[in-house]
Amino acid sequence: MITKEQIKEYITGLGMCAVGFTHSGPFYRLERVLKERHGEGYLSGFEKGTIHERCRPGECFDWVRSIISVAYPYKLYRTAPDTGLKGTISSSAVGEDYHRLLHSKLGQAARYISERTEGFRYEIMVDTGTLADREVAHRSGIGWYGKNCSIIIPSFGAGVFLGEMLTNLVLEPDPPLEGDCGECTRCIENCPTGALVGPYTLDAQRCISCLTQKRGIVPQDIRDRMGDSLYGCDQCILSCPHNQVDKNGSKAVSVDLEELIGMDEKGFNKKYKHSALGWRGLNVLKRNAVIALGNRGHQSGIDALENALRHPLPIIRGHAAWAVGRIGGKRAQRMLEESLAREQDEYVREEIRAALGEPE
Ligand code: B12
Ligand code: SF4
Ligand code: SF4
Repeated sequence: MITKEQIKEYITGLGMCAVGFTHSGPFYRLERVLKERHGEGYLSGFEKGTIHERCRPGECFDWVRSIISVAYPYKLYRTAPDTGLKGTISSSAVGEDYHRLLHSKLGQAARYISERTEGFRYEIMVDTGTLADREVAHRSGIGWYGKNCSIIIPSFGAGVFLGEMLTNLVLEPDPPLEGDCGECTRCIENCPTGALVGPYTLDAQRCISCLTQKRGIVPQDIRDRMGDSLYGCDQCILSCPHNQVDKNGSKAVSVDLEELIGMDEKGFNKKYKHSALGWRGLNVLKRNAVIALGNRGHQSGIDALENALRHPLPIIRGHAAWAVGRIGGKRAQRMLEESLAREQDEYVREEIRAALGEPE
């Protein structure tokens, strides 16, 4: 019979920085926290499945006996301070889409186990599955919870993707790891929107990472705190002393805002479809690029915004009006007045009037 050590050695050989094992019993803390967060309206809407499905793997998959948890490291980058008309994407979205990458590596591990185990059954989950990857990782002893909610892997930090394999193998669970933040509160202090409302508690509705991924209108009172974020946000990770940041890789996370606003679907697919931000689609990123141009505040960004004010989607025109108002000046004023004269959509008209400083 295959042993834990063999599995661990094989998976580590695939490039994982941590591998751990847990049982299939209920995740009681998660159950309590999910109910609380739901009650407070703090969840993001990206969580999959019911609370029961998320917290009771052994009941929902009656063949599961153990869960193998894995962490795969990625490089953390910081943008250079003056990047002109550039926006930032999270380091987690640089390079190949990690969902595909981790699925394929865990699939390889499953084949390895299968060749050595009669009647082996498994299910792989990476991010989009019902299980809470962090909670699985925590109970499997591969890392500890930081106050920013991230799982921190000893010697690697929080710059890791998490995934798991549910199996019918009976494997000895690993004990959870000792580790905590001590007195540190840097991530909470550095969160631009106050989304970390306390240790281990995120109000996802105020989290830039969430807002840059969601469709629809970004609340006006948060737009100016989004800075140049186009996809995701790394502030609570970059501010953590447990993480190492690659100081030479600022180009990896910089995206030309004017180019993005002018991009068509074909160009977007060619450049980004393979990456983790590809799934989000071009229009959400264009909306974010428009907000970022407003926050950059350079007059040189106004040509791209003039085009955005004529975009077929009201959501882009509305945020463009806000951005033009934020840049300000005579040309901005004229552009907004002209837009108001031709605009039919009531939501966009409201944004334009607010940008012109007119009473509603
Ligand atoms: C929904 C989601 C989001 C939402 C909400 C995030 C959140 N904190 O819940 C949004 C869009 C905001 C988001 C953002 C990010 N995400 Co996300 N996200 C998810 C997803 C799909 C589900 C998470 C979930 O269930 N949240 C529900 C709440 C209840 O969970 P929680 O905050 O983690 O709650 C736990 C802690 O609070 C802790 N806790 C509570 N009280 C206490 C008290 C003590 C003393 C202790 C020790 C612990 C503790 O226990 C709770 C669970 O029981 C997972 C993938 C998955 N399927 O699990 C990825 C996942 C969590 N995300 C990930 C990443 C990388 C990110 C970002 C860094 C991406 C980015 N750069 O923009 C940010 C980080 C934001 C943050 N500070 O959390 C990784 C995490 C890797 C890691 N090292 O932890 C995951 C696991 C994806 C993956 N497979 O790799 N994400
Ligand atoms: S991802 Fe950004 S906005 Fe969200 S909690 Fe972390 S620092 Fe705050
Ligand atoms: S910044 Fe400090 S408080 Fe936040 S996760 Fe890191 S060690 Fe913990």
